Amino acid sequence: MPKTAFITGATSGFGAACARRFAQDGWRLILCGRRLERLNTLRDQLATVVPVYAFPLDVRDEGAVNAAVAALPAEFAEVDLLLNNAGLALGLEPAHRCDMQDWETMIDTNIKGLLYCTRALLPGMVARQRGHVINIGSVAGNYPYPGGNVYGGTKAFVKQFSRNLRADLLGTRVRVTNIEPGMAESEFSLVRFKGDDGKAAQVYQNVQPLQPEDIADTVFWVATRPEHVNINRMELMPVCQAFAPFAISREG
Ligand code: NDP
Ligand code: 8X3
Repeated sequence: MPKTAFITGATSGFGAACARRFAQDGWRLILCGRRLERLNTLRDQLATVVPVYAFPLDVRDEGAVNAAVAALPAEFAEVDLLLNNAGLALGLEPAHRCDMQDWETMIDTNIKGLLYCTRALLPGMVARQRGHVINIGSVAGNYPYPGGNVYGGTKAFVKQFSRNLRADLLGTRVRVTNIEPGMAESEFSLVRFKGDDGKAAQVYQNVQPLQPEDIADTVFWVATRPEHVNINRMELMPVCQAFAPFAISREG
């Protein structure tokens, strides 16, 4: 019986790559994101390979998330995998210069949106004694860096929420994983720098970052381990990225 994956943020980057990777293996796909045209293009491409149900969704809208889950067509209703991928960083300013609206958007999307999707789909998984929630965290949730302030905070939340979910779900056979990528080339930096493609391109200049396909391979591997195996967390970076020493100010 083919499995069903529900992928948030499927309109670009990791989400689109994951949709392609799971389609290769015959999974049924539920795809959502805000940009309808992109969603329809992806649906039309993948629907030649596997059944695809795509609909526009802003994960920040709890009512819309619940309505979308309640309205899943029967053949898509038994979700085996929720990939909580939709998310974003906005800005790289120090905290005292940040825009509060940017902070709220990151919290509403990366934390609250992820919670709405998880809460809507978990009861079905628990009732079926089968399912997997894979969250896309980040190295930003593990290590601080200048300008990472609230973005890193949201991803640290995702990491701890993932572990707490495991504690709650013990005995249900529902699996939970937090994937924690480092620098990867997608529209992430374009969004972070609010459409400034020069600044976004600089991030990936003269380096070989992770690609969305690398993340898709990782997610696919995690999702296809034997059912008694739970990968709790997986952190990955491109070889060109590592850790910095502690920063010391000699001026105060
Ligand atoms: P992209 O910007 O390429 O993709 C982000 C996706 O999230 C888009 O499909 C976007 O769709 C969707 N999205 C954003 N806001 C919302 C919303 N309110 N409702 C629904 N969908 C939304 O970036 P990535 O693929 O790189 O990012 C995917 C995830 O990976 C994010 O959670 C990000 O934080 C995380 N990450 C990224 C890393 C990187 O270096 N690229 C590293 C570590 C983690 P649309 O705009 O159509 O709604
Ligand atoms: C994205 C990776 O290092 O830009 O989560 O925060 S980083």
